[in-house]
Amino acid sequence: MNQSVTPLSPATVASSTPPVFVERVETVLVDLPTIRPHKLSVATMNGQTLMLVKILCSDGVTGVGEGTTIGGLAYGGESPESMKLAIDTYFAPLMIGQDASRVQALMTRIGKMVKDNRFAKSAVETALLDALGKRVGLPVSELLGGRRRERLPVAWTLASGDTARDIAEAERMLDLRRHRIFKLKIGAKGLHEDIAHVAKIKRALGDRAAVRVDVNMAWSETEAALGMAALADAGCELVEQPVASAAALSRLVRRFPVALMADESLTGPESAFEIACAHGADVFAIKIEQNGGLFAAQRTAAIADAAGIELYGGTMLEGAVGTIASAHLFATFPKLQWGTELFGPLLLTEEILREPLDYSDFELSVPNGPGLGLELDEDRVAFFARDGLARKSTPAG
Ligand code: MUC
Ligand code: MG
Repeated sequence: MNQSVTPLSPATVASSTPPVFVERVETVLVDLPTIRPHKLSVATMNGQTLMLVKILCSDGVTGVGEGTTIGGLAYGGESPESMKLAIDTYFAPLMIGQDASRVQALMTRIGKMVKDNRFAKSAVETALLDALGKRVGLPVSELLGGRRRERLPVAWTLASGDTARDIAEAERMLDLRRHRIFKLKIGAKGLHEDIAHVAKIKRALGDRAAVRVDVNMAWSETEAALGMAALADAGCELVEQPVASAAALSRLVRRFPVALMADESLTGPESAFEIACAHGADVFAIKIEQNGGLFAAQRTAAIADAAGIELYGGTMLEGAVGTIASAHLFATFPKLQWGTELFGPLLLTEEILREPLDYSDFELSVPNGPGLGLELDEDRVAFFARDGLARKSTPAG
C-alpha cells in the first residue's frame, strides 16, 4: 500500500498523545473482475474496485476498512479514486497522533473538516472499529452493542440482462442452497419488457424463491404506478426505489399490494427521519456507506424501527471487508424483516481473504474473531492492487 502521510517522530508525539494513537493511514485500490457482467439501470459492471484503508496504530494493531461504489461515479458523488484521494489528503492528517480507540470522537473530528464523503467516512470508521475490536478482543458487533444473531439470510441479484440466463443462475443458487431470495435489476429496458422478464422468472421459480426488483430510480411516477401494479400481479413481493424523488415514493407507498423500499433516497439519519415523517416507504435498505458509517447506519435503523418501517441489510457491492462490516451491524438489529443482500464477495472472481467467508444454507455467518474477524491475504491484495505487482500469473491460493 502507498504510505499517504509521513508519521510524526516518536519525540513529537511522546508528550501530547494518548496511550494508543493513529500512527499511519494507508490506502490502496484493488481491481477485481466480476463473475459476469452485472447490469443495473445506471451502469454495467465488469469489475469492482475496492478502496482498502489500513489504520496502523501505536500499539502495533492495524485496522482495515473498505469503500466501494457502483459503476465508478454512476451511482453517486464518490468513486474509489476520490475516496483514496480524500483519505490520503484530508482525513489522514486529521487522524495522525489522535486517540485510536475513541472512534466516535475521531469521526467527529473528521466530520468537522470533511463535510460529505460518506463512503470514505464509512471505510475509515470501519478500520477504526476493526482496530479497536482487535485491541480489546471483541468482534465489531459487540462494540456496536452486541449481536442478536449469528447468521444472516442473503439475497442474490440476478442482473445478467438475459431472462433465460437469470433463471439458470437462480436454479444454480437454489441447488447450491446459497440463495432463495432473488432481486432483479430492472429499469434499463422498457416497462413492459421488464415486467415480462420478472413474471417469467417468478413463474419459473414459483414458491421455491422470493422475487423482488430494484429499479434504481429509473421510472417516472406514472411508470412506477403502472409497474408496481403489474409487478404485484406477477408475484413480486418488493419494489426498491422505483423513482428518484422521496415525495413520489410517499405517493406510491401502500397503493399496491407490494412492499416499497427506499434505497438511494436514504443518505443518512436526517433523510431517514424525513422519509419516516412522510410515511415514504415500507422498508429501508440500510447501507453503511450510504449512511456515512456504521454508527450513522445504526441511527437510521433506529429511526425506521421507531417509525414501524421494516429493515433490510443493503450492499454497495462491497468486497469481503465492507460486507463483513455491514454484517456485524445487521447482526445487532432487533428486527431484520427482509434479510440482507450481502453477496458482494460472491460476485467477484477472486478471493482476497486467508479464510473465505461462510455462505451456506442460504445464509452468511458473522465472524466471531476480534474486530471484523477477517485476515487479508496480503499477497493477493498486492497482486490485484492497481499499482501493485505485475500481473504475470495468478498467485497461488
Ligand atoms: C442497489 O442499488 O441496491 C445492490 C445489489 C446490486 O446488485 O446492486 C446493489 C445496489
Ligand atoms: Mg438499490
